[in-house]
Amino acid sequence: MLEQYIPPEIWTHDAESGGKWASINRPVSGATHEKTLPIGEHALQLYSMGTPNGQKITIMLEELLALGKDAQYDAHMIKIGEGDQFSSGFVTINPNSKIPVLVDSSYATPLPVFESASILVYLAEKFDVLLPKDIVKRAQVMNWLFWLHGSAPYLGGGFGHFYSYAPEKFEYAIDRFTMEIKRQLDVLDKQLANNEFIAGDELSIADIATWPWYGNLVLGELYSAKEFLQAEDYTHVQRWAKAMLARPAFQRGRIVNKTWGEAWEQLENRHNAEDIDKVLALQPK
Ligand SMILES: N[C@@H](CCC(=O)N[C@@H](CS)C(=O)NCC(=O)O)C(=O)O
Repeated sequence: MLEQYIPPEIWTHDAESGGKWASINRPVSGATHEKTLPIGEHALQLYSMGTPNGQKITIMLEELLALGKDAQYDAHMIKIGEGDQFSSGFVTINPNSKIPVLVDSSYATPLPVFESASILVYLAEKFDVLLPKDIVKRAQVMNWLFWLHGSAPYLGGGFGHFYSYAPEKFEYAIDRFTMEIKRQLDVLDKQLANNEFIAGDELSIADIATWPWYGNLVLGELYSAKEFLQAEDYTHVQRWAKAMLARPAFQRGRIVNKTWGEAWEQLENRHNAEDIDKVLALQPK
């Protein structure tokens, strides 16, 4: 029998509640300290960390560069475990204090763009790629982009939180979110059984948004849950996840603003292409 928790009349914040992110979670928004953000030399400044939401944007920027677009960028590490997202500089560009944030300084007043899906759409429109103009094809990309944006919080905030980060393993929560994640993987698997890419026969921002979450998950790079979820069973997701990872832009983008994993997959800050080349050169052949 579970010990019953009876919610009090009024909730109060227990800073000692435990769990991996307890020290940075607060029930209020806003800055905790004064600090300005670093600014590099390119028009596009990214403030991020190489979590799945961060990887979406660095993979997108690398795909743009691979397509020959003028999308050079500086990517500055925001250490969310140390509370960098609560600096006055960061809160000014995103009042929601979450990475990633892109600042486009090619306007008289630099434009901050936050929410990863909004950044992907912004970049796709700015550079005129990876989001079809045709209204039917565009709607299909938007369907899957919004599907990802609605679904991934169940994977990160739900399954990942309770399977990996919570101070105790709660069977009810792990069951509930495992059921939902397996259902989502089945949705994706059926879509990819009939389509080479998520939204049809062309690479789009839907693939770039989805791979860092569900691609990493089935390849065993997220929460070490590959076996628990029987991820090999989702053969079409596996096929797609590996095909995406074979793309040089995915290999480049996934390592940016990352300070964990193997030495050849860690690059704290990125200012030019050579920064990535040097790290990838460390990969054993
Ligand atoms: N819906 C947001 C989610 C962003 C998000 O949750 N970012 C996490 C890292 S993956 C973060 O910054 N967490 C810091 C915090 O919660 O304080 C997006 O897609 O951009």
